[in-house]
Parts: sequence; structure tokens; C-alpha cells
Amino acid sequence: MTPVIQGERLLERLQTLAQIGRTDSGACCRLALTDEDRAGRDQVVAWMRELGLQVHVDPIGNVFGIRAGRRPELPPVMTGSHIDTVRSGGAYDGNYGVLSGLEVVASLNEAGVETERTLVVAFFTDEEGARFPPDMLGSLVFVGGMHLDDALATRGIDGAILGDELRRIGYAGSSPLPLPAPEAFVELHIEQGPVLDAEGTTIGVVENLQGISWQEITITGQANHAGTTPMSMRHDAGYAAAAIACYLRELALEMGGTQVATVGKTDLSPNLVNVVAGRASLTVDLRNTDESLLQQAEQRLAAYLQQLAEAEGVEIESRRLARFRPVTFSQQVAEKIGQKAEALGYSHRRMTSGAGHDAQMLARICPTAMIFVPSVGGISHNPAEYTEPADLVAGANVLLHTLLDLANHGV
Ligand code: HGY
Ligand code: MN
Ligand code: MN
Repeated sequence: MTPVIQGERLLERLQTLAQIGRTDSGACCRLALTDEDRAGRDQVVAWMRELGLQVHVDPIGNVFGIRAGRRPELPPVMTGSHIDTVRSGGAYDGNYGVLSGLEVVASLNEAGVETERTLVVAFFTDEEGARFPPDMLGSLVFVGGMHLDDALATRGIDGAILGDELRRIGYAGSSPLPLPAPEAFVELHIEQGPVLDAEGTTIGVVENLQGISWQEITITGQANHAGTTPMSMRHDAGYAAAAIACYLRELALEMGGTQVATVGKTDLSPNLVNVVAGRASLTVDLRNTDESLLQQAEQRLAAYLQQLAEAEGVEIESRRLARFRPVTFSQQVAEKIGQKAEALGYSHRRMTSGAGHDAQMLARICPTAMIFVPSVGGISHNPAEYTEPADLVAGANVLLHTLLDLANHGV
């Protein structure tokens, strides 16, 4: 019997999960390792068990639902994503890939289909990195890119320690995944950008992913009276923070190409209407598909910070939060995705991912590629994030047939 994706069930589960951590403004807020994240994890683990999957939790809290294949000695085929969100999250970012993986399992179960290789559906800890940088932390530890002890010792933006939170929510697993490195990894995700929607294309075959550079900049000036301090005597950390944000906008526009720059988080102290800010901190997110251009952007920013510190008589320090080079995915796996999309009659195109994903870490240990579906208006990290149901089902269908092919024939 041919397995069939039950679109209704997938859509229903997406809505159920989106209610967990829902805020008054309609956002989905499940920051990593919070009580809301625990509730989301518990719900997905319950669905895994209902599907008869063997559930394994590793020491950084990554969760794996394992569906044994006929030949357990062969490397498994893995799919998955994340279910932690940013503070202003939508219903689909990360959740869609995990729940589509479970939908693939459900359709195989209903069709009584056994695969040669074991199939694993995973969700990785702290993909967003918004509470505990860097992003993709759980998958980075899984592939050996970050030592477990360093990850557990990470201090969050709220001062919490990652390992304490992991234990508190009950997801500190005891042992690494008892399986060999995957034969292949495929991640299904919403595009989160404007390309597919603008073109009216259904499937993105993601063949590469841009480099990411995150840093936290701390500025120390001098708190002073807003009314009595002449402009010539100010060491205004608030002005310096604003100047950096304006510099980065100009830098990205001047560099052009795929260069983007974001100041997403700023804090001023004492943060009062009549006090010249004595201290400021801000985050900088730089990305580019080209490693040398990304380095150039970092170097130009560093030179600007030095010049600004002298001009304003402030101290400026920078602390690296994340740094990942651009990643090229497996052509073979991308080829398979394109073939399945074609065979299923979906329009498709090769593309780059502007966002970071767990797939960029899995690509370090096995052939990996991604499947995108359109984000309406290119909106994401926003409760208005939306993908048409027909596109959600199309993506899950392409995932089903790609995983089946990989699980029975390998890469
Ligand atoms: O930052 C990113 O690109 C992803 O959402 N973690
Ligand atoms: Mn994501
Ligand atoms: Mn995200």
C-alpha cells in the first residue's frame, strides 16, 4: 500500500502545538528550556509514543523518535528540526519539520510499510539561540562541534545556566544516541523569506546556507544629567549604540549582494528619560553567503568601533556569540528532493537558506539537504508567519518520498 500524508492531521497538530506558549498577542513563545518549551516537548514526545516510536533523549536534551528498519545495522535516515521558538514566534518555524516527520511515520504505519533502514525523527535543543546563544546549540553538540560541558555551562540572556534549566525541565538525557551516524539528514522547513511566495513556486530545494556571525557589543560611557551636561562633555553610550546600528545599515547596503546586518537587541542603562546613558549593550547579527565578505563585514565593523570609541570617549568591547561558515549541502540529497518534487508535480527551484538551521550542523557528519515551502509575504519570527495548507501538505509529501527513497536505497 502507498503511504499517504493526512493533511488534516498535520494541520491539526500544528495548531495544537502552536497553542502551547501562546501569548496574548497571538505569538508562539517557547524560549529554549522554559516551562513552555517543556510543555511543547512533552506534547511532541507523547505523539512520538502514540506512533510507536522508541524515544531517546541525549545529554543536551535533543530528542529522537526511532522507527526500527529491517536492517538495524545500517546507518539510519534522519529528519527533524526544532520546537523551541523566538519570543515572537509563529506556528510553523521548526515545528513544521518535526511534525511533518511524525506525519511521515504515521503514513508509513497506516500503510504497513517497513523500511530497510531505521528512520529517526528528531527535535534539537535551543535551535533559536535567542535565550542561550549560539543558535543551533543542540545539533552543534550532537555533531561534536561544541563540547557538552561548555554547552551546559552557557549563561542565558536572563542569567540562567543552560544545564540547570535542562535538568529543571527533566530533559537532561543520560547517553548519546545509540545509533551510528545517519546515512542522510533531510530537514523540511518554511522558507522564512520572500522568494518562493513571490515566484509562486511550491518547493525550495535548498543546496546551501549562508554564514552567520553574532556578537554582543558592550559600551561603557558616563551617566550624566540630560539637562546640564554640554554636548561637548558627553560620553553617551546610548548615542554610540544608535550610531553602530546606523553604521551597520549603511555597511550592508553598501556591500550589497547577500550581506545583511541586524541589531535585534539593545539595552541602555540606567534607561531613564533624563539621564545620558552610561552603559549600553547591543547584539549584532551579520550574514553573507560568502565567507570572505562576511569576514570583511566583521573587520569593517571592528574598525568602526575603534574609531567611535575614540571619538566619543567611551570603551567598546565585543563578545562573540556565534560564528558559522556558509554551508554547501549534499548535491545527491538535493537531487533526490528535486526528483521527488518533480515526480509529484510540484513546481520547484534550487535555493539558498538565509536562516540558520539544524541541517547546517548535521551536514558536518552526513549528506544533508533541506526542503522549503513558501512563507506568505516572506514573514517569519512573527505571529503573522503563514504558509498555505496546500503548500504544507506538498512539503510533507516531498519529505515522505525523499525519506522513503533514502531509507530503502541510501544516498
Ligand atoms: O537565526 C536563525 O537563522 C535561526 O532562526 N535560528
Ligand atoms: Mn527554524
Ligand atoms: Mn527561527
